[in-house]
Amino acid sequence: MLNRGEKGPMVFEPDFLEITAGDRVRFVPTHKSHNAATVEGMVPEGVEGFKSRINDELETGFDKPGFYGIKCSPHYGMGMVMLIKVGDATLPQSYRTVDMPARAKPRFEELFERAEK
Ligand SMILES: [Cu+2]
Repeated sequence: MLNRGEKGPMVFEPDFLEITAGDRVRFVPTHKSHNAATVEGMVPEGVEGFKSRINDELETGFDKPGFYGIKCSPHYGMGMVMLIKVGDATLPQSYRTVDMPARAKPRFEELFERAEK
């Protein structure tokens, strides 16, 4: 989690991960006042999701294949999001219609495009 990265202010780097079911991901608040939380409506069915505390590092496993939309809670409005693809999965259409801040939308759309390549 960075205050500024290659794509501008308030970013996850990397902002797209393709991993295998069972892999673990560590979210590191390199800069202060960030966290990592799953976006409602953007986790595979039956997955509870997670939310780290601001400034706390979080390592968590991704066991269920599918797509996980991740946001930084305080900077969601600034478009601070990322996407994780776990295993072999097709992006559910419903992810495209999730209600979200105006600046998060174009970033997610770009991530969806990358995920479908
Ligand atoms: Cu943030």
